[in-house]
Amino acid sequence: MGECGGEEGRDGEHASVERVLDEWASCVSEWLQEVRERVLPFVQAQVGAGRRVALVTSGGTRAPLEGNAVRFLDNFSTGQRGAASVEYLMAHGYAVVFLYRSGSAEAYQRHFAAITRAPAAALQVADDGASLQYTPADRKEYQRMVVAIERYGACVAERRLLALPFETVFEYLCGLREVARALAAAGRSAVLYLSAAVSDFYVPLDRLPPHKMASDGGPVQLQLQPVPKLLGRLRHHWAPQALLVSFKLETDAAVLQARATRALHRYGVDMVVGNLLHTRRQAVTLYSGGKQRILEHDAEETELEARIVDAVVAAHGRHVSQGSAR
Ligand code: PAZ
Repeated sequence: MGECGGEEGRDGEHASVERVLDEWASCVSEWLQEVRERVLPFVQAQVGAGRRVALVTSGGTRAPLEGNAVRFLDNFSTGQRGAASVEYLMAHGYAVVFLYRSGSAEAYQRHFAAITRAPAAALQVADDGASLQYTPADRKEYQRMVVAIERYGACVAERRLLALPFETVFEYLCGLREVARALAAAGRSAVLYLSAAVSDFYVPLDRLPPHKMASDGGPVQLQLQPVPKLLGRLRHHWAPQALLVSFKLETDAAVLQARATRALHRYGVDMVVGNLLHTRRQAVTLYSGGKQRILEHDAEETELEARIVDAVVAAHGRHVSQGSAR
């Protein structure tokens, strides 16, 4: 999985990265226009209110395998980590731009699943016909939902959350550039928290078969291109003052260690949150400033994301004070 659309190569590649993104931007122009129209005023309002602002990316990207796409390259990500992290950042007073894969977990709303999963007997249309009554089976789950509803209402009222759903890897990467550039206005008060699982490969748009591939013509050969790497652009060009936190998922601990350390040194990432596929709910390793720290899920009532966010917020506090000490 790529590092947010990951690491970047040599100097000469910078122009070609921008060119590829420009090409994609023209294919997703309507979607991107909407992002632009919403994100700029949002960031300006937050900066005006003196708030810290985070971009949280979440969920998996998908890359089409056909022009009129029936099939896609997709991945495992549920969006749980990103959605939970949004809630904890909001609890720390941040404003958040949530760039998430549509259909994956959403901040606050993930707690409402208790209702959609409820058996018919637990739901009743009220006598007025205009509202629903819900009888919870699990008291704790219900309490979490009530708290989530209250917090959701408050963050909507305060206009501190901007949710931007994406579908494809093209939308994701173009959206990431757009939001990061807008966040540059927040200077060191911005955090980029890149927990989305981004495809490393895609089929170039001009090589996609226009229609659904036939299944009666024998094996299909796909030639996948590497997705352009963006950490360097984020660090040095789009939002150079922001605290840059990237996530790295691997299936082999030694590879994770090597790649996380490389992202720190090669691309100037401030913190890498490393995790392994099958233990990602139990533990993550934070790599930062030559140090490593393991965070574990050790209490039933506390999500691991609360601990990750605490560490990021503390690092951001130091980042902001270093800026004002200059
Ligand atoms: O979305 P989720 O909660 O199921 O999983 C979270 C995660 C593993 C996608 C995230 O912690 C992560 O490591 N994101 C970066 C993946 C990568 O591109 O390497």
